[in-house]
Amino acid sequence: MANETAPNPVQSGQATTKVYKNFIDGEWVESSTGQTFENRNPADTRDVVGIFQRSGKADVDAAVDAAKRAFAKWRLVPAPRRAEILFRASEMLMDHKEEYSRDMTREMGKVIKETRGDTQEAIDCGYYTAGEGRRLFGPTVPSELPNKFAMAVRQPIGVCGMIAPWNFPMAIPSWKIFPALVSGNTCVIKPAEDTPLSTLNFVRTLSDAGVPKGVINIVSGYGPEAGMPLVEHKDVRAVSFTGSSEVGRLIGETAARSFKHCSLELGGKNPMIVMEDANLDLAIDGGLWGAFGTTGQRCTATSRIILHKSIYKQFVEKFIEKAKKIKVGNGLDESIEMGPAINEKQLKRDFSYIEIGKNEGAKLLSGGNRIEDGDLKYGFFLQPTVFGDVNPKMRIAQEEIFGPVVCMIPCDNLEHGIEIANDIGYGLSSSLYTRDVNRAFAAIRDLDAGITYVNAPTIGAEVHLPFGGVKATGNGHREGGIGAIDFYTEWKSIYIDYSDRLQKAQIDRPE
Ligand code: UN1
Repeated sequence: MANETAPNPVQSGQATTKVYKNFIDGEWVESSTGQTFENRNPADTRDVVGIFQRSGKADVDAAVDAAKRAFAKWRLVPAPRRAEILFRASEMLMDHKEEYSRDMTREMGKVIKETRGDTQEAIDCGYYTAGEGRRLFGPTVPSELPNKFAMAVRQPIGVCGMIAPWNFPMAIPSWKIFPALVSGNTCVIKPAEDTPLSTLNFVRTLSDAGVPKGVINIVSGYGPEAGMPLVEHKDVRAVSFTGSSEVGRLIGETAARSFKHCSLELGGKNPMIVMEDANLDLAIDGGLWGAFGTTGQRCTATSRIILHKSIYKQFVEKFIEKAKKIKVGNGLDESIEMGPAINEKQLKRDFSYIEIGKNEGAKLLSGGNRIEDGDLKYGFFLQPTVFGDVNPKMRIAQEEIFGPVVCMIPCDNLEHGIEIANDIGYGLSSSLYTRDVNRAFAAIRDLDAGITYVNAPTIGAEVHLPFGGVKATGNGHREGGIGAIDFYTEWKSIYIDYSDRLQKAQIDRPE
């Protein structure tokens, strides 16, 4: 039984550090490389969360092999039955919500309220997707010929390879795995190397809920060593990746060579426009949440606040006053509002962009420094950072930073605000604060992004609507909602001719 061994913590050299294994074909196994890596708490790097397998191609091959064998049976399990298992998994996630959320804060750093939200998002996704088991709708249409029946059904694709990010280490894997499974596919997931535990907790729950062996497999490790072999594997028929546009391009190119389905959910540089008629206090609180929630480490983070010039000064002053009061620290403390950067590399990236901003002539209005008081020196803490008078062409206003750094940009009117919002390589999320319904609908129509919020910041997507974006944010697919089912299924069109004679479509027509 999977739950006797999973996630198989054993004592390592350090008395309290657990060693976690890969899950392949229903067994918890060590990687063939014999190598492991440490997962440390970004809020306190003295704390080793666990030791994980540093897998290579042979591990991926074994997992794909298992998934391929399991597919032969799983695809024939009626979808409503598959869905029951996913529903049960969601109930079990609910039972473990607090434990998994605490694990997540420890390995990822975001505050406990947010990790509870992350776990909840996986639960929501499971409940929603379980409902799909009794739908998976396809069209049934009248044939153009008499005594002929026409319809299309969804069919599973086969083995799916998933490469998950660290910022939503349970929610995002759930967006990928639940719809893949309900559709009858089998999966191999490589979690992010910074957050393998949360993804492993998710996979373990699926197995404990009754997902048969081989149907779900997890192989931990680094992108080039374990991720790429998954993308390249000839038996993997669909790849789903969330991460940077740079890596996404590489994955997309690689997957295209063997005609794999490939869903890429990539970067963002999300604008929030605030008009002069908006409820400013609401917009300020929204902007703070959008910019500094998850330490700015969301692809949907609000990173550009485009302000009507008449309210610019007033908005920025109040915003900074509140930004300075944000309590930064270890997210397991309920009173903390913002956690650390995920790792040293990300912290360095944040600082390098702060330097770039200063050199470009933007005004550093608040933050910009590392926080190293007391035990915080053991973590990757950075002050919430606000740049003012940002020119929309500056690099800090064009490139994704993925940290708690926000740009204030003045605009003349709504058209100008939308022009600035759209003049960017990405197109994930966007938002407008106004009380004017005409402006709201114009912005909904004209903002070039996959998501638009009105009177809310750019974060906070719900699992049952499509999630994804335009331009360098992706390649046209959507996670969430029915878009995910579309990605994880192939259409089969079926024509049944019961006329007992040869009928020729397009040719046999009544005179
Ligand atoms: C991400 O931004 O990386 O919409 C995912 C949100 C969350 C998911 C974010 N539900 O903010």
